[in-house]
Amino acid sequence: MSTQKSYENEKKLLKNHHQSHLLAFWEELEKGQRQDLLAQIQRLDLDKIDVWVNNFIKKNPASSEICADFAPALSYNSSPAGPEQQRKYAEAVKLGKELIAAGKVAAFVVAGGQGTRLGFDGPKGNFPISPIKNKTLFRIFADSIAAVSQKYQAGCPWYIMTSPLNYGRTKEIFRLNNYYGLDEKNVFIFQQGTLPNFSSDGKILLANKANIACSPDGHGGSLKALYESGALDDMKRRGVEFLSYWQVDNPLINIFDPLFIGLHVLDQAEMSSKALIKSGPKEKVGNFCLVDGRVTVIEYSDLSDELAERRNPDGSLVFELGSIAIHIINRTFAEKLNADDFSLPLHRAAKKVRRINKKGNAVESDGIKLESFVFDALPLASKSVILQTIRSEEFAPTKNATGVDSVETTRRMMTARAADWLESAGVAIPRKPDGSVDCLLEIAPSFALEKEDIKEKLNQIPKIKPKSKVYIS
Ligand code: UD2
Repeated sequence: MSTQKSYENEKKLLKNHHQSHLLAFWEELEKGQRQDLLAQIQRLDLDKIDVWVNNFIKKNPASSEICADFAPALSYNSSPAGPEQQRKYAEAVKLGKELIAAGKVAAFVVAGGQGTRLGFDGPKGNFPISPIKNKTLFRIFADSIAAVSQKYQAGCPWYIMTSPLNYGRTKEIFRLNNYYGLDEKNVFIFQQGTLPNFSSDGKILLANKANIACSPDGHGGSLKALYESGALDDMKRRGVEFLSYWQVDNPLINIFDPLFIGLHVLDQAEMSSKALIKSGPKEKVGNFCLVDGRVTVIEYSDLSDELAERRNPDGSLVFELGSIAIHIINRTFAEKLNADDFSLPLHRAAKKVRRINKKGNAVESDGIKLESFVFDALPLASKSVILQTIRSEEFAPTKNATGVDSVETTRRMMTARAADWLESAGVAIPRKPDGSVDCLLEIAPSFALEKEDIKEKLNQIPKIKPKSKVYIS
């Protein structure tokens, strides 16, 4: 079809959907730009967009509308509650180790976010975070994957989701760092989709005269992107059955956790999660709930104050299980969702958007971005396990430059965990009067992936003096 004919078609369609302004600068565009813009418009599902505009842009569904009736979710404790559970945990660990060794488990990090809060230019995974060696997040994950691969003598493929905004740069970073010593064939970097940005009255925004303003479609987009990028096929070819999912901002992640994997498989779950006991009612993590008997995460911003503050007679929070975005996802579950052409609910976020105004001038203004969340797939799973974990062991997200969940808190927690591991093996750690660690510590994943690994290598650990910096590798 000629460009002119397509233009006429799209113009009519856009008019019917109240989005004619997308072609406002048509006359000023060159031939290539025109074709490109038409292609972008053709990719929009305008019927669906009408529904989104009505349901998410022009109104903001309150939590009570999302689910009227829910209860707290059940979970496994971080350590077994009695002899029967002790046996189950032991069986799970054994099974988890067998599955890792058999190459059935792959690593999967979502790294497509824009990381605006951190104020770091470039993919967040390239942020230097470790307390002594300044290793970047990507390097820490790569070192852990290499150590697991070595420990279990197994191939441990790594899937990395990026967005169109940081895909090229992420690829380049991996190439420049020689894939951090991993085999390039075992590192699969792919892109998630995008969704258009809107004004509060439901108009799709233009980034410039020839391009629609878009942003990544949320980590929920990962389930589609795994399919569309060919990652699921790649997993199938390699015999991978389980994806260990985590977020790029958390260097304490235990990527291949035999207990978590084992419990998930023993209970025949399709998608499972790790949880921690929230530090307070309004901690900025999702809340694990049961909605119609199905495990569901209600984001902190969607849980009413009344429910967030509700307490049990012993003073503990009723909704005490926080989601830290660590999951096991079955490959077959992701395949099944895609075969059914599923869609996850969309969530709106009011954010600043760079765009052009009616006159075609570049401005930054309030806009609305739509995202889907991966935890919204939990209720679609036939079974879902929640395993509690200990914050100091596994959760230190770097989200902000300063304050809560910042570079500083993450580094402090990395040293604190290393100190705990060393002390539990009998190594003396200098501490300040307030109990905090009085030195900087970093343990290379090749030296220890967990506490237990330290005990076998005590003779390699130097004496740790106050105020010293000790890298143990
Ligand atoms: C997320 C969870 C929150 C809690 C917390 C733990 C949501 C809505 N909330 O909060 O419940 O578990 O993390 O740290 O998820 N990402 C993409 N593509 C996107 C958007 C995000 O890959 O389009 C990645 C991003 O790179 C990061 C992760 O998803 O690894 C989390 O994104 P975030 O930092 O925006 O999530 P946050 O802190 O609001």
